[in-house]
Amino acid sequence: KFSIVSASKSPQKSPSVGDSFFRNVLSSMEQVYLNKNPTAKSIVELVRSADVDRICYDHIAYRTFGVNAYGIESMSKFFMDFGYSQQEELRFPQKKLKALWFSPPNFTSVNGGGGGGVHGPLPRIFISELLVDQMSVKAQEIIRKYVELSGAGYKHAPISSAIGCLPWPKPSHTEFQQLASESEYAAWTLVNGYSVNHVTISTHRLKSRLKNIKNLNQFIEENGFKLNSEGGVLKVSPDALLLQSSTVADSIPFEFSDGFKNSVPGSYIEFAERLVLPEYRDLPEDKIEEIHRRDGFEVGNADKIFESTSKDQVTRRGAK
Ligand code: OOG
Ligand code: NI
Repeated sequence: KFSIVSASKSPQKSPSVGDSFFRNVLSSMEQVYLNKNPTAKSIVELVRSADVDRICYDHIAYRTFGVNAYGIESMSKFFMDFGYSQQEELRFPQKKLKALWFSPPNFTSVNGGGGGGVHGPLPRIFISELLVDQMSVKAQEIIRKYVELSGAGYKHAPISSAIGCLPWPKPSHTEFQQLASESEYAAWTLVNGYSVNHVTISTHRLKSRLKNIKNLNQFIEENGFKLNSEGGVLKVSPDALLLQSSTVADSIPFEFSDGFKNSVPGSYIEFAERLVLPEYRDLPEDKIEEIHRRDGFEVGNADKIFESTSKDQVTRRGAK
């Protein structure tokens, strides 16, 4: 076990130690997110009390500025160090965004920590970045100003996320507005930094009728929460195997650097149902595992889910 041969073969294979550290970091990120966003917290509690205590997360998502070293890599390195592997790229030319997703280690085995949430089967990771070079000169000036003020902030993205502190100073209200008029994603990232953008509840791993995402959506709305209605509440991939929906972001009180106080969009919570792939349709229900289901993400769905933090959705009259 401690021989030089095995140590040199796999330098950081001390799984339980690494796993425990990794999950504790995820747990801190999750706590920051739940404490800051009352809707996400209430919904996690609601689903846990109505269904199973051990909710599984399908994925966790982050946003970044694609400039200098502040893009996707600033956050993905951490996940790669703990065994995640990079998957496909998704492009959103109109929104000037690109995204990558990462699959967890040991995805084919039961990699659960035996608990729920971040202590259950490890979630996929979805990280996007704003293609800053394509923004107006004015917007670029603001973004570059803040990433420069952060010094080497890009090296500490996971810490920033886990302690819930921006790696750069707070912007002025004017700067926020200026960015928002061009890209709501950019404005969100300026005031939320590396905070978890959303976690996604895996609905097919629930136990009750709520495992059907349509039932869950109805249940969420009946309980007074507003769902993102962009392109319809239920987002369906072209192969009809990936079904997603999300709440709209909570409005969070924010004090700008000029002392002006206003609310800004915070984070939201998402739901995803992954259906069984056609080649496994005949498997008995108790033999179906996550690997038998539709994997990955879908540009058409994601494009609409990004709108969960938009002013239109956040201020829309809804169930609440
Ligand atoms: C990400 C939106 C896309 C998904 O699951 O496709 C997404 C974001 O709002 O940053 O979450
Ligand atoms: Ni998502």
